[in-house]
Amino acid sequence: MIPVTCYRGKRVAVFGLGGSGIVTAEALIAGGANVIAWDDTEASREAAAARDIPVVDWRDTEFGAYSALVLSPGVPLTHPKPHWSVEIAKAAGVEVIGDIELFARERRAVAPKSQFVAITGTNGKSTTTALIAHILATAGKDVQLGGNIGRAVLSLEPFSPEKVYVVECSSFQIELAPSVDPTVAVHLNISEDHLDRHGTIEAYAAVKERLVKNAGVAVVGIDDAWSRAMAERREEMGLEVKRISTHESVKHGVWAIAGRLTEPHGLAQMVVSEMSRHPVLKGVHNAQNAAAAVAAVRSLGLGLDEVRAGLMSFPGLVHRMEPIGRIGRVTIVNDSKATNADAAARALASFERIFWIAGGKPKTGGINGLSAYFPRIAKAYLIGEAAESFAATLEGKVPHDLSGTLEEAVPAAIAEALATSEATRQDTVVLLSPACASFDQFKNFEERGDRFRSLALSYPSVTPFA
Ligand code: UMA
Repeated sequence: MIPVTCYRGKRVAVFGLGGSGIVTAEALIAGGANVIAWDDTEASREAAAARDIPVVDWRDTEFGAYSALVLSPGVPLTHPKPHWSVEIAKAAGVEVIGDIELFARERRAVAPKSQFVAITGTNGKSTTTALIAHILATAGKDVQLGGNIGRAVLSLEPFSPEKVYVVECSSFQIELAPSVDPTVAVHLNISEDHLDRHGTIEAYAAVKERLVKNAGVAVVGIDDAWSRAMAERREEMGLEVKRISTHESVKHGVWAIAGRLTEPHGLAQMVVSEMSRHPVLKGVHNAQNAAAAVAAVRSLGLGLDEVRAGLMSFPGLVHRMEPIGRIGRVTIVNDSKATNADAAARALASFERIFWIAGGKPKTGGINGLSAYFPRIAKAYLIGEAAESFAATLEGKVPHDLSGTLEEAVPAAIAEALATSEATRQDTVVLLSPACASFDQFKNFEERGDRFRSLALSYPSVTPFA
């Protein structure tokens, strides 16, 4: 754990006692702060109290005596309306920050020479984060991996100058980190997501840009207009920006066209690797992720041989285009992490004949933007709250079943994929890529992916991939 010493002797309130809130409270206490903590759910309060965190409802307390409110990322800051704890802090003039901000402040105070790589973007950030960490670790660096990827940043090992912190940052976390200043910031892309939390795409993009603004080096994907504009603004300020593209070559950065990762070397070019050598990084979106990872680790001084060795041995991520089993000519792929249409588009673009399991808690726009991929979908199996609205979008274009649950969808999809592949002698894919959040039927996308895996592997004669 990283003790947070910058609030020593001061009063700090922590709201939200899930995975990150409990660690935040403990890190502040370890650093000498006087902490009170609260959560709207009793179970979370009980879990915190069991770890000796002072659990106090501060609604009737004089809040002006507090130095900060540290908010969990999932608790609404502004939209749909500020949480009551935020209203109280704002009324008392108390700053509202998150755990990434505490991490950044503590790093500046304790170990400014330690390296901090922060990764954001609407899609691909977990894969890119894991890939950067893997390449660095393979090259012998002392790597700490955390943030939105699932491990609270303050639970990482304490700072020391030789450590490299590789931290995935969601827009929720960046919004609560006004002074975040990574050594290298990676911003991959912007598409519509989390508008319920940020109000507009303009506000969402502005939050993402904050990560890039104070970074030593910014690695920015330029394949969408929002992100391209970010790179231009940084360049206009005279700050270093490495551009990433899957469409065009760049003067400073890395591009990936036709599956070839390439760097400029003066007026010449150097091929870093061929994406075909890295089957776990399938699809154009993964070429963007790999290009960004290469640019980031090159900024930290890694040589091309070290980069290539890391790319070669990357095992991929669970729940992200994860091949889980095979039966006959049917491959079963778990992409439960695809919680929006743009992420699902990336998976759909990677295969030709797809038996697609989709649905859950829908996002703005549903699957209207996926029509270009409909010809690849042999049949869709729709689950969760989104099932009927997705069915309306697919009507007359893609055969579909209102399956309702994974328990119905998985065996039906495997059976029909198997029958089709045997009849046509063509490879097919059963793909869970929901284009929806999971919260209507599951605790999170991990639980959804785990259920999918166990249902698929319990289908007779499915052989698991190692
Ligand atoms: N809570 C309230 N009132 C509210 C909302 C929440 O009391 O109005 C409480 C809940 O009762 C619960 C706690 O807050 O006890 C949950 O806090 P949280 O939702 O911030 O979740 P954590 O467990 O702290 O996990 C967070 C991130 N969660 C979110 O951003 C929603 C995790 O990202 C992250 O891995 C973890 O910190 C460690 O850094 C998850 C996520 O879904 C994977 N991220 C989103 C995404 O990737 O799309 C942004």
